[in-house]
Amino acid sequence: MHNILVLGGTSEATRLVQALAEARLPATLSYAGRVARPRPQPVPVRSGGFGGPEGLARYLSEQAITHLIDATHPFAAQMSKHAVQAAAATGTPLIAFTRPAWTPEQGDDWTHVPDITAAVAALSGPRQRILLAIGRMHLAGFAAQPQHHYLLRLVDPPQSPPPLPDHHILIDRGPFTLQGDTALLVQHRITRIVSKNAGGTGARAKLIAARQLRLPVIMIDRPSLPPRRAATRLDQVLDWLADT
Ligand code: 3Y8
Ligand code: NAP
Repeated sequence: MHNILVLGGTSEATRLVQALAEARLPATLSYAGRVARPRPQPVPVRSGGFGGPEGLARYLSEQAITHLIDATHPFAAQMSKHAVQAAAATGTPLIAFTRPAWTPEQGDDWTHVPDITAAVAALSGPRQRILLAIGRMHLAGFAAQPQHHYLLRLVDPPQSPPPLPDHHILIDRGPFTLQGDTALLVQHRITRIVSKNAGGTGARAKLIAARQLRLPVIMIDRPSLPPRRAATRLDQVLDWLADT
């Protein structure tokens, strides 16, 4: 008998729990509790941290979880590390459901940087109009480059104004569209974009719009993750569930 825990927060997690609900496989979706109104889901949802890898291990044992699926965002590196540790500590089968990194195509003008600190350093130089499409959690670092105008796209209004002297806040959540992101870049006269290499389709529109508008992109590479079984297609995850 399955009792599946999905660590969510991505379009892949949403597609997965839809399939699990249709297959009538018992599953719980877990959110960190980062945003005010997470998307409603067709399975029971729990929200909030577990209390480190030990807390997750305790949850796996107490809830008699049979399968752990890490469908978190590629930048949710700490959650993914904890999942590997807790799964090993409790002998719970684990698979990551992730998406391949984006790679530049004909017409793209990307500068790859290893992390957010390097992205900030790459913004040295005269004032530009920058779409900072990396969410809310890592904005403070960009105060080191106050000369720019920043367009910030956030899921929720920030509790306190970001430490950026010249910024405009847009409250919106993905998945985003090519038409919407093209209009955004044109209306705000954006000259450069900062993006995480999230992969997937939900955040990709801004990159296609940048290609068409011939705008340069600073692309932040993913943090490193511990080795674990991983799949990039839903059918691979469902096959793993059937075979494990
Ligand atoms: C709380 C839960 C679904 C999932 C949808 C995906 C796509 C739309 C695009 C831009 C980039 C960004 C951000 C983004 C996208 C999907 C996916 C994705 C990027 C929700 C959600 C939660 C979060 C957390 C939020 C972070 C933020 C990151 C905004 C739900 C809507 C920038 C990542 O205010 C905060 O604290 C927000 C925090 C982590 C990164 C950051 O550092 O701010 N996601 N996003 C999850 C939880 O509590 O566990 O309501 O759906 C989910 C989605 N956001 O089911 O359709 O699959 O990636 N999310 C990035 O890629 O750079 C926006 O603006 O172009
Ligand atoms: P993170 O830095 O890897 O994790 C920080 C802590 O948040 C974890 O140690 C854990 O707390 C808690 N946590 C994270 N994801 C959780 C989940 N799905 N369920 C329960 N607790 C969770 O994570 P993050 O980057 O803040 O991402 C938080 C959520 O937003 C995840 O669901 C992720 O998929 C989603 N998301 C993140 C990004 C991004 O750019 N980082 C983009 C899109 C969506 P404890 O240690 O207490 O267990």
